[in-house]
Amino acid sequence: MTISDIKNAKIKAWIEEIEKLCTPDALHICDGTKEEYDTLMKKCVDSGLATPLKKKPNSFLFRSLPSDVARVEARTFIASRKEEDAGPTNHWIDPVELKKTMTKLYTGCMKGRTMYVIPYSMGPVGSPISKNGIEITDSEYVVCNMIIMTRVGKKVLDAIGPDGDFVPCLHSVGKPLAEGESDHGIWPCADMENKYISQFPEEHTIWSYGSGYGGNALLGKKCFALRIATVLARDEGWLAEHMLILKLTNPKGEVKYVTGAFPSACGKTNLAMLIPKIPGWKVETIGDDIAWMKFGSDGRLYAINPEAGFFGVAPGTSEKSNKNALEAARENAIFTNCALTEDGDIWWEGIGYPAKGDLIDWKGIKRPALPKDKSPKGEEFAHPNARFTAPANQCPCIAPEWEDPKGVPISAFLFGGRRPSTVPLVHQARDWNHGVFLGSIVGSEVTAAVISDQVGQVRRDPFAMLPFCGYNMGDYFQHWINIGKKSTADKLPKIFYVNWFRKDDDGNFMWPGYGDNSRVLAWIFDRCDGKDNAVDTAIGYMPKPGAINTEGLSEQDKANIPAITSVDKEGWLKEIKDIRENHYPKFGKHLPKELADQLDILENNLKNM
Ligand code: GTP
Ligand code: SPV
Ligand code: MN
Repeated sequence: MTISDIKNAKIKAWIEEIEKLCTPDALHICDGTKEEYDTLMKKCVDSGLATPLKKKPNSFLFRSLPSDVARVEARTFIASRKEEDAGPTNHWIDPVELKKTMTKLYTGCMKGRTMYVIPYSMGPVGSPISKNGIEITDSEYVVCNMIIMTRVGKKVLDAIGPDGDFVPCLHSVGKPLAEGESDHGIWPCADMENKYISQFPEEHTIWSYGSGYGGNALLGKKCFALRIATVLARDEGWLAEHMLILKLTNPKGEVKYVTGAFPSACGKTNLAMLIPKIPGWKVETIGDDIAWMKFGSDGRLYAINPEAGFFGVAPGTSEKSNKNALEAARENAIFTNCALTEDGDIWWEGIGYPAKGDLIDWKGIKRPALPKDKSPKGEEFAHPNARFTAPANQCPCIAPEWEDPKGVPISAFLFGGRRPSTVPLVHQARDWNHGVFLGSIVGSEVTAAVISDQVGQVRRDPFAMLPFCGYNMGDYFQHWINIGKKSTADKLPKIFYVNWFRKDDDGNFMWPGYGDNSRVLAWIFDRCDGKDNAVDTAIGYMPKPGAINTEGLSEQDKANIPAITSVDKEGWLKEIKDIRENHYPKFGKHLPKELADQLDILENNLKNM
């Protein structure tokens, strides 16, 4: 395609404006075809940024710079006109100031590079829940990833039409090239203090500069499908959430759809692709990271997966933990910051087998492999946030209806995180507002998915949306309360809080997780049908003794069940104190009264226990 194929005057004017600002050597309008993908990937190989993998057809390995390995929350900004609208949990910058600063950075920033224009759809093209975006970038890596992760091409321009809406997303790696200069195998990006991942919520616009990695650069994902989409969802009465979507079938062949919000690197991809350990049950995938949900005329919430691929955590992915993810990435995949084996395959910690001979680690250094599939902290061969990018339609357990434009009706929402103590394996909210309360208090250990000095510490991450809400989080809580008033209890999803990550005093996980999480999913499925399998406790409904199927669990795992399915009164009282003193006060007058009430109810229940 060429610029003359673009009939929408607003898009055309924007492209011309950015071209003038960034002064690239060439302009390329992306059509998302295989030929285009192959040509751009070859460019990456020729400039030394990508290594073709002998063992994986049409697949490539990229190594980033150590300073550009994950999302950078400290450099992620919500530039609303008023600081209050960004709220207490976001980094706010005045949009006028920010535009000045970034315009300077963007000036001439694409010299020596090609400017790519990517028309893309989040969600199946033409679905009433889908939305369109246009990303401008100077990174071939970004284009190739966007072709896998979204729907790209002329069909999107057609869907936008001559005067339709789109979200403009501007991205540059921030590394112009001098005359004749090439990247020579060095991942292009800017220094940390010049990285900006900026959302303008009033204008529905994204400006990203200086990072080439994941959520910082693939702007359809966290920037659009969450930060901007939360703003649209608030204004239009729907939900944009950091949630996997799965299809659960019981032994009778009955189906329910479940979504789950867990913070980054806390198990969404794994749960979405789970292979059940209990006979007769089946899990299929609709999405592994983001859900957009709107009410249908029947009063139920229908979810689509706005993405078309998986950008999944590589370490820990093995035949045993997530065979389906490995299968999805068997070909036509991109690997980032994984280790390279002598025979041209990728390797990472927790892949399920030790590597042989020498490995080239994610920093590009050749080192002898260790005799096991773990490495000491800090000496990993693959970065802990190494990722695979794989087309969703290559996943063996993808549900046939995963691209249904009307979405799938949701029966249950799960919230969860990495909580070594206090939070039990599963408990169910008594009603919608109690469920919103549970979402609002989610806490989790910070993982390597974000560059932060808090990694490993528990922090509050409400609704797993802490880094992804495009407006005041207190108002977002209110939006959730309001959603509950739009339908009736029998039609709204039931809300559950799960925790696969309880640890004993020696630091060992007390629950096997992965495929064994199907035992909890089965209990949840039956709860949605109102089955009498729960007891009412101070914190909510919990499994009756024996209600979790333990057939086939090890004796040790069975022995842990009473501890992880009971109410830890002391732990919860501490939790309440922390919420009362440190968490809720942050939101001031934006905190919905319903949530303050829920906290009082919980405290009373525990004291009367
Ligand atoms: P993002 O893509 O960052 O949003 O992550 P995610 O929520 O999709 O997490 P993912 O499923 O990729 O899992 C992240 C890490 O947690 C991987 O190393 C997994 O092996 C590990 N993990 C996932 N599920 C479980 C579980 O049930 N138990 C334990 N112990 N670890 C798990
Ligand atoms: C996350 O961090 O939640 C991810 C990876 O899914 S990224 O695309 O980098 O945001
Ligand atoms: Mn995520």
